[in-house]
Amino acid sequence: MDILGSAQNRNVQGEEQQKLDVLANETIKESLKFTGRVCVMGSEEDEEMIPIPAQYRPGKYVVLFDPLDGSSNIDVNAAVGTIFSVYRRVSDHGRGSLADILQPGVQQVAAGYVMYGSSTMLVYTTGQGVHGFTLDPTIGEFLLSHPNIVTPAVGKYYSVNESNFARWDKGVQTAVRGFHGDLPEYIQGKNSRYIGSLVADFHRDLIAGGIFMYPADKKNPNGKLRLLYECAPMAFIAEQAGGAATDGEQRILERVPASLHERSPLVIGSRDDVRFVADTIARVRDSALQAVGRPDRRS
Ligand code: AHM
Ligand code: MG
Repeated sequence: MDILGSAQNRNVQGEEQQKLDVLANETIKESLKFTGRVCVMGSEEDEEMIPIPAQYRPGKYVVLFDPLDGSSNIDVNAAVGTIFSVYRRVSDHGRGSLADILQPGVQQVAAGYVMYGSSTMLVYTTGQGVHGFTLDPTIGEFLLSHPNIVTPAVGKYYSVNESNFARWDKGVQTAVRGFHGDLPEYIQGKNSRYIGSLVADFHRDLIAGGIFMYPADKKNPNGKLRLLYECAPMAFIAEQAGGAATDGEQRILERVPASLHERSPLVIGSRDDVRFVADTIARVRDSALQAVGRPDRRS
């Protein structure tokens, strides 16, 4: 079917597009544009927002998506996913505007992901808990297999790309040392699991308990992941399952995006683990400020 490998093209983020990125992007746009429910879309693979074509009726929702997340895993047949986020439009007519797209995550009416793993799962929330469905290929339907997912307050796992360790701030390094079991005041060492596919890493931590992080580093000063179609939908799901999500300082869902492809650091998952990371980042920063004679940032 010629679906593996590079599409010999780069997307707006300067990343090499895979053939499956392009196919997934086109499939989602084609599936939404004629429904009469959507006025504008935004995709990781399209530089500009995507208005509904003139021949179709625009609807009242905005849909943002990462059509194929974790695409470096495609050619090695590891799990990848699709992430989506839905908002109500704020404009009252027409084919949608940037103002419809640039809404904080708290305004989401739905968010979810599909994970193409050993089975295909749909996990979503509309603000009334998180529910997981598994595809039964014999009937072609998604069946409710994980009603009311609640994530443990403290997780077993931490998931982060530790090859970036030397490029992180000291606060993040200290938190990860805590997960190694190296901090005397934090004795709950964790097991490490990292696939490099946000959907798959997040899904494991959601079900088994754990924390996923993609912090800022010297190469990616604003983090790598995108606020609107990666961080915010996952944050909505995490909070609805009893977990938490922060950029290290601010709740992800309260961040007001300034642009469609804005990036953000992400710390997400089990509530107490996320709090530990945020507290550690603040503590390390405050003691560094005090050491150079500047006041505590909270005072
Ligand atoms: P993508 O949307 O281009 O696939 O990039 C996002 C992916 C996430 O799924 C994953 O968490 C992260 O990039 C992995 O990045 P790295 O290889 O730097 O660890
Ligand atoms: Mg992605």
